[in-house]
Amino acid sequence: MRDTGTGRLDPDQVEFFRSNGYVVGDDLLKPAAFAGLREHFERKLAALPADERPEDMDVPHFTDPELFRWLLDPDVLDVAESILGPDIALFSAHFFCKPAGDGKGVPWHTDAWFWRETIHPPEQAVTIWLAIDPSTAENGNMVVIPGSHRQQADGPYREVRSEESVFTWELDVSKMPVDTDRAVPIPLRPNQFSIHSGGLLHSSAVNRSTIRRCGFTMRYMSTAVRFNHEGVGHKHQIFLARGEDRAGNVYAQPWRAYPELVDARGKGQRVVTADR
Ligand SMILES: O=C(O)CCC(=O)C(=O)O
Repeated sequence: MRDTGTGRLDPDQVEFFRSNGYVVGDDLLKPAAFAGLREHFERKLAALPADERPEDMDVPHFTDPELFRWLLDPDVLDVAESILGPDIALFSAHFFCKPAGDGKGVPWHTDAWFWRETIHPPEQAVTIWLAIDPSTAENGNMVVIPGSHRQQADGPYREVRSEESVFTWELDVSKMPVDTDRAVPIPLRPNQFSIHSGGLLHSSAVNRSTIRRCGFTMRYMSTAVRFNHEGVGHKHQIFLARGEDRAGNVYAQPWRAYPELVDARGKGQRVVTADR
């Protein structure tokens, strides 16, 4: 029998997600699993090379296969399944850890714009954003434009020159028919989560507070969606997380490291530091 967790979204949450492009939920992981992830993250952070920023802990699962414990946790996949259906691929992960005092901000964007060359259609991919730390207005919680995932326009984007930005590209919201004053904050307690559509407009501010703000993003798509390895120069891998392939995608083996991908990408952690 398939191993399922208890984290499935209820019909109201699914309806909220469909109309707003995101929804919030409580207690994504069981207490022991969440505690394990937090400890694991603290070890990784403590071992982060001095020249790497904690906001940039992108694709950490390529060098740290233990992260599949959480990325493939049935409770997490049940949430993804509520939105995507039973056939699910894990396509990415990222610790967005903004240190206290000088944590970088995340400019306005849709994830779909960043994935436009690789995921077809990109707005059908989703991100589960799990709070490792309290995420508040003071330390730069995510803010979203409800319903923006239904908007056709996405752009123009321009280069960001600020050292205080996690990304080097941002949506020029002044040229978009959106009112960022309408942005809705998503404050979260540790182990609360949000799930957002690839088409949702979102951002987050710098962290000048005294409290760190770390979120673990786990990104999934239906296996009916096509992942174009060519579009990312074969420097990425996706993993069959649940169910069956529906689009002729090529999947890698979970629970093993892919340091050559990180080397090819030219940034990120190269060493698995957790000792178990
Ligand atoms: O962590 C943040 O503030 C932003 C995260 C984000 O942009 C994303 O999950 O797509």
